[in-house]
Amino acid sequence: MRVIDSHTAGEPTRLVVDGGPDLGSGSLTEKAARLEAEHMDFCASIVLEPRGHDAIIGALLLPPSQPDCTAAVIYFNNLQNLGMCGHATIGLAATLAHMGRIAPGRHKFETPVGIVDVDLQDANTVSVVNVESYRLHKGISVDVPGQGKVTGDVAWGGNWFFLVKDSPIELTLDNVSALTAYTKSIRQALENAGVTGTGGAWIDHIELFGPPKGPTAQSRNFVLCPGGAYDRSPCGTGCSAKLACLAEDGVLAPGEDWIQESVIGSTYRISYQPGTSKGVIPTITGQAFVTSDAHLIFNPADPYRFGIRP
Ligand code: PYC
Repeated sequence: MRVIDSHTAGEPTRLVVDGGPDLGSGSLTEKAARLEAEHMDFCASIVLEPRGHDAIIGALLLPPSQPDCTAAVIYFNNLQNLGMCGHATIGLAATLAHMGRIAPGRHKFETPVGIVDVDLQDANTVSVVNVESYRLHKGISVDVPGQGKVTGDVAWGGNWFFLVKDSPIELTLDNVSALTAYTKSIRQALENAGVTGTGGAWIDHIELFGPPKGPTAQSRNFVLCPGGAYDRSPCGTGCSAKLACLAEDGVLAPGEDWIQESVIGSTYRISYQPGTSKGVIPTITGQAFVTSDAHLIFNPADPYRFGIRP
């Protein structure tokens, strides 16, 4: 099985180029559901130790079903599929460019939550026009044991987010353990209180904000991902959810740039245009770099060929 690894603003992506499971026919959403229901061994073998680690996002490359799309992709982590993934889409574009499959210019990629537009500006710099993103609830408060009342917004950016404006813990790499514990306790409190996304969807990403460290950024964030890892990048879908909130609060005008910094100090330039229904159409610009091109070996005698799992 051939995989190509990249990182986008520090956050890793592993693209499965060939050798993935047969997902049969049907829409990309049906194929994604089949991947999650029937092929978790495959997903775990790609992203978990001993080949991977909990921060890696897997991306399964498939032939597009829409004639105007360059590629179709299903994203997954150490727990489940992801509807969309901003950093991995930037990584996918840089990887396809590295393989000589796409040239600078505009391309469309199919994802399970819709088609996203990609502008490959050079070998590493990519803008992604994400799916329409919106805020579902403003100012929801939950009681977090040991932390008191925490207030935030629930928004969709291709995944579900709970966004908390002023982190009580400084957003630095030294504090990753404390930030992870704090955001996990918020996520648990949301679950206990029955706070969900549309249709009862699990709010699986928690995003904290604080003042930036770099001179060009407007904000810094920390994002807890579903499997418990933190996003090294500013999180493309998290930035999309943030843009929906900034737009509704009248803080950022359409077309105006916002520089979002991650907990490691990497940045995305983000902006939005008004959406067609309830939200905004975000654009996320960042840089990705290919780090390896490898063939994975699955020895039947290897007891950990499908990853180390609880
Ligand atoms: O960039 O959208 C993103 C993302 C989601 C989880 C990790 N990265």
